[in-house]
Amino acid sequence: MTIKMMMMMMMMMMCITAVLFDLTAADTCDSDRHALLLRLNQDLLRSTGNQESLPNPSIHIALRLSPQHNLVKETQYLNQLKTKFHKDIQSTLDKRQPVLGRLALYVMALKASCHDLSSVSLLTDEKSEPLLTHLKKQMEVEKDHIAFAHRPLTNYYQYSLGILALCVSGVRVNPHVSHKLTHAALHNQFKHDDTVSVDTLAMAGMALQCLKEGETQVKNKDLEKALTTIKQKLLESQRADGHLGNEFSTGLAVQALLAMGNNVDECGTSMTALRSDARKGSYHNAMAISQTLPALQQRSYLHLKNKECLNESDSLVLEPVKVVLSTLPDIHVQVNVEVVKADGSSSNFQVNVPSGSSLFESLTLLQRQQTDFKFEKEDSLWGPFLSVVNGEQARQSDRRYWHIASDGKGLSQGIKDYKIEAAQKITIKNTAY
Ligand code: B12
Repeated sequence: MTIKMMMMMMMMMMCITAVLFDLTAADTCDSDRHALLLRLNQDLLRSTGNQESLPNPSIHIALRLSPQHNLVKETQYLNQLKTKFHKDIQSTLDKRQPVLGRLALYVMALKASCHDLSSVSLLTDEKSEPLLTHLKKQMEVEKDHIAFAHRPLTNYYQYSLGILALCVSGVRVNPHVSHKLTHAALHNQFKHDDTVSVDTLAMAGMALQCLKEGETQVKNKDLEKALTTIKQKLLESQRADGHLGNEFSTGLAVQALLAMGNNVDECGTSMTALRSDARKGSYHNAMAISQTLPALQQRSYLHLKNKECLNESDSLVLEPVKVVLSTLPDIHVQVNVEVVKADGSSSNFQVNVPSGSSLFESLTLLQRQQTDFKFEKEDSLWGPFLSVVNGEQARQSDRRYWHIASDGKGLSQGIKDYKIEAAQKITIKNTAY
């Protein structure tokens, strides 16, 4: 054996040892994580069987980004998106209401299935135009709105989704459109509920990173600066418990860091926090799983750009679930509800609800018991959004919403997901944003 061959063998042995060491290290930090990811993937797939709500493109994207598939169910869901969700977008367009974010997600869902985007069209003023033409037009409308009102018609999260959808579909993005996003990123304009919106930072990061990777000419300094700022803010948003922002923004934030080339360690605090949330059952809303699962699988929305849909592993099967009939315990708790209207006037109500009821169930009970309390909701991809309280609407068009807090702390979930476990005061306040 020559010295050269001996050296090569030694190097190979060292590589194998390093890989084995890596695998052991990863497995020691969480040996059950493959089973956990499989369960989340199955939960997401199972949610596609829910016929009560509209099909959700975000769910389809996550299913398609996963390394494991159920191709029959995914095709069925894609068909539902192309019929039901498509119809919903068309009717929103007909009513001339904002549709940007949902349109962008729809484009990304089709791209995730390698669907020919030019074959899908929408109607405006009785003229049929391809989806991507619509999306480009919507972005122009938003850009002009930012120039005039210093904010988008919808929000920067949806504006970023729009850029991302165009970029992963290989469509050139008008530099004036992307400039508005870099400018907003550099001027701290991503807010949610009075604090920095980590979800928006993440979505903007993925959109700008996609543009950066497509650049052929000279470096765009503003783009580079905006990406550096976003990355820094995402890292700074880390809490002591490992979350980047809160439990519902961490998945998107990890996706963005991965897209920007950061190494997000499987055993690091953010990934560990996500897995611990998943085990606690924090992600029972399918929308939350859809934004988190790709991150846990070390994927990001940027992977859609080169998606090929070839040789996919058709191995995801649904096992029958045991139906556990849960009855609420016979413990009742008192909920005080304060409604603060736009003019500052407030009214107070009281209701006793079984512990474990959702806020939605509690408000429904209150409405049934007291004639002077009424509320309405609107459907969204996250579930029911509280829109009207005691006849007063807090509308997106007026940049107002009903902010919900429990004992003074803003809820991190909506009315259907938030559970009332103990006596508390719920404040529902008409708030400007
Ligand atoms: C922008 C935004 C808002 C804006 C939306 C209006 C606007 N035009 O800007 C405002 C400020 C109104 C808002 C309010 C709230 N939000 Co918000 N919001 C977002 C954000 C950043 C983007 C949403 C979006 O545009 N999606 C894109 C489009 C395509 O999807 P869509 O479903 O059509 O979008 C609409 C709904 O998402 C709805 N919406 C916005 N927030 C929420 C929250 C809930 C629970 C529901 C049901 C609907 C809803 O408004 C969107 C625009 O019309 C997301 C981040 C994310 N990761 O999704 C957080 C997010 C969805 N919001 C969240 C929360 C907690 C709230 C509030 C409950 C906060 C509070 N304490 O009051 C309230 C909702 C209260 C209510 N009345 O029911 C959480 C939800 C987590 C969860 N598990 O449910 C998220 C994920 C942020 C986070 N990481 O904590 N939000």
